[in-house]
Amino acid sequence: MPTPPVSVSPEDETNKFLKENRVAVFSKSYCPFCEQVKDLLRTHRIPYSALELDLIDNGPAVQTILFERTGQKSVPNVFINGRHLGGCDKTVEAHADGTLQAMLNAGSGDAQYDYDLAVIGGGSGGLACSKEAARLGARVVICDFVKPSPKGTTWGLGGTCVNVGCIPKKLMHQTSLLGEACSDASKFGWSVTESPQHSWEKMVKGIQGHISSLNWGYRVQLRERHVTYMNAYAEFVDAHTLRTVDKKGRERLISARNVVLAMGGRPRIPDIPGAELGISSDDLFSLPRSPGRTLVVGASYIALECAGFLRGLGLPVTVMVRSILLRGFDQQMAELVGEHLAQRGVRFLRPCVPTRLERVEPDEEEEADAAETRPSIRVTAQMEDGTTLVAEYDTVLFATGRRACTAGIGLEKIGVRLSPKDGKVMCNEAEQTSVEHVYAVGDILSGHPELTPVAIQAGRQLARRLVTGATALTDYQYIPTTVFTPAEYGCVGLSEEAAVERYGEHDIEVFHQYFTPLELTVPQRDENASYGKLICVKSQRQRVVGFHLVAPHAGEVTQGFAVALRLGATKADLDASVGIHPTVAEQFTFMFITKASGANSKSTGC
Ligand code: FAD
Ligand code: NA7
Repeated sequence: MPTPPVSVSPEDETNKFLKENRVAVFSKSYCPFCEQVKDLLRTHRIPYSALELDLIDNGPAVQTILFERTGQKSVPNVFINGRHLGGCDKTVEAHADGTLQAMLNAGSGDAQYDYDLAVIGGGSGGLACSKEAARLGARVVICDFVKPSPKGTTWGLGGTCVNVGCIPKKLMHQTSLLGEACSDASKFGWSVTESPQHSWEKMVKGIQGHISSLNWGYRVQLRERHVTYMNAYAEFVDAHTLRTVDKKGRERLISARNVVLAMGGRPRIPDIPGAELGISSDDLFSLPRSPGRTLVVGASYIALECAGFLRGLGLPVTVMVRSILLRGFDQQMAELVGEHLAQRGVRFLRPCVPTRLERVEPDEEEEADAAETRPSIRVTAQMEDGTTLVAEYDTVLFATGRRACTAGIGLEKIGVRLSPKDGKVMCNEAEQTSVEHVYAVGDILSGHPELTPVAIQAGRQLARRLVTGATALTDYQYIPTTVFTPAEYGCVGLSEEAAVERYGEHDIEVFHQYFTPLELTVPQRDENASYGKLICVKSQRQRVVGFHLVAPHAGEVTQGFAVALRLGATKADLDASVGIHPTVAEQFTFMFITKASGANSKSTGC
C-alpha cells in the first residue's frame, strides 16, 4: 500500500527552508525581480536555494507567514543565514555595499535553534540589545507585549520610558516650566495681556502624537536591522524554548541559543480598600481630561515629579508621604526639593498613609449647576500620630513603587534565581543569571538603578559580548540622574549620608553654595534657592565623590560633571577649570565654603 503523503504545515515548511539554506530566496517562477536576484547570486557564485511559491500548495500561506515575520508582502524575499535581508532592491544594495558578504560571513549560528538570541521585552534595554546583536550578525527575535493597566491603559512598542515614563514625564515637566516662563515674561517687558490658560487635552494630544511617532520609529529600526519583532507575550517552556501568545491568542514556539530578559517593571498599588479607584503613572500621561484636584501617594522621584508638573499646570496637588522624601537620594537635597514644591503650593501630608478610598457621586444639585461633573474620591488616611484625615480629590495617583515583571513566565522552572526581597533577577557582573545562557538587563536587574540609559548601556554591551566575544562590562558606578521637579535636582556619585558611611565623617569635606541663577533675578523668583554641593574625600586629595545640584536645568549641568567624577576629578581640578559666565554650572568652579566652617553659604552678588 502506498504511504500517504505527510502534510507539512506552512510554518514548518518556512522554518525548514530557512534552516537548511544559507541563502534562501522565496520567489515566484514568473517574477522578473526574483530572476534578477537569482541572476545576481549566480553571477557572483553565491550558492542559494529558491522556493517558488507559485509552484507549491502552501505558497500563499508561506507568503502570509513571511509578511507577519518581516513586514514584507512581495517576492523575492531573501534571507541570509536565517536573517531577513529584503527584496530585490535591498539585495542589490546589500551586495554593492558589502552587507550581503558580511551577513554570509557572520555564519549560520547554531542551526539547532530558530534564533541565536531571543529578547523578552521591547523597552529601553531589550531594544538596544536586540538591535546591536542583529547589527553584529546574530539572528534575533524580540517579543514585546503590554498587559493593560487595571484602568485599561495600553501602549505601543518602546517600553516604559517612551510610553509611560521619561518621555511624557519630561514633556509635561516642560509644559509646567513654560507656564512659569509665561509669568516671568511680563517682568522682562513682555506684555502678557491675559493670564495663560492651559488645555490638558491639547497637551496630551501633542505628547501622545510624539509617542506614536517613536513607536513607529522603533518598528522601522527593528525591520531595518532584520530583527524579528513579535508583538506577543513570552514565557519559558524550557530553558531554550519560549511560548509566545499574541493578542489574538495565537501561540508559537520559538527556540534560541541565548535569552535576554528585559521585561521591566509595572507600578505597585497598595492593598487597601478602594485602591482600584486610583490611577498610576501608567494611566496619567494619556488621561483624556485633566486630573483636577490630585492626591499623589508616595514620595519617590516619580511621585514628586508628577506632583511638580501637575502643580505647574495650576492644579491643586497634595502629596501623601509615608516617611522620607526621595529614599536613596541625599536627604538634604531631598528636603530642598520638597521646599521648592511647597513654595509653589504643593501641600504635603507627612507622615501619612492612605487607608481607604471611596467613590463619591456628585449630588444632583451640583450636577445641574456644573457644566462638567465627575465623581470624586474620598480618601481616608492615617497620620503617624494616630489622627485620621478625610478629604476628597478628583484623582488619586499611586506612585508607591514598582515591581519587576518576573512572575509567571517560568523563570523559577528553568532555574533563574530571583531576589527574595523584590523579585528581581540576580545576575553576576556580566548580567548572566543562574542559568548560563539566560541574561537580564534593565529594571528587572537586582541591585542596579532603574534608569533608561543604564538599561540601554547594559543591553548594548551584553549584545557585543554575546555576539563578538567582547569582554567590556557595564560600569554601574557614577551613574548620573535627575529628578525633574520644577527646580530640577541633578546628582552623581554618593549622597552625603553614603559618603560618611563609606569614608567616615572625619575624611569627608563638603563644599556648598546657595545662589540665584541670573535668569531668576529680574522676575525676583527663588532668591538664593538654588544650591550646589560637592562631597570630597580628604585623604584622596579631595577627590570628588558626590555632586549635587538643585537649580534650573540641573539635568543638563550634571551630565558633564558625571564625566569628571568618572575620571577621578579632585576639588583642585574643578577649581582650576574656568567657568562659563553667567551660568549655573560655573558655581562648581568657585565653590570654597565648607559646611564644616559654618560660614554663610548664601550668595550676595554675581
Ligand atoms: P521597560 O522599558 O519597562 O520595557 C519592558 C517591556 O517588556 C515592556 O514593554 C513590557 O510590557 C514588556 N514585557 C514584560 N513582560 C513581558 C513578557 N513576558 N513578554 C513580552 N513582553 C513583556 N528613567 C530615566 O532614565 N529618566 C527618567 O526621567 C525616567 N523617568 C521615569 C518616569 C516614570 C513615570 C517611570 C515609570 C519611569 C521612569 N524612568 C526614567 C525609568 C525608565 O523608564 C526605565 O528605567 C526603563 O524604561 C527600563 O527599561 P527596561 O528595558 O528595563 O524595561
Ligand atoms: P520607590 O523609589 O520604591 O518609592 C516608593 C515610594 O512610595 C516611597 O516614597 C515609599 O515610601 C512609598 N510607598 C510605598 N508603599 C506605600 C504605601 N503603601 N503607602 C504609602 N506610601 C508608600 O519607587 P518608584 O516607583 O518611585 O521608583 C522606582 C525606582 O526608581 C526606584 O527603585 C529607584 O531606584 C528609582 P517609603 O520611603 O518606603 O516610606
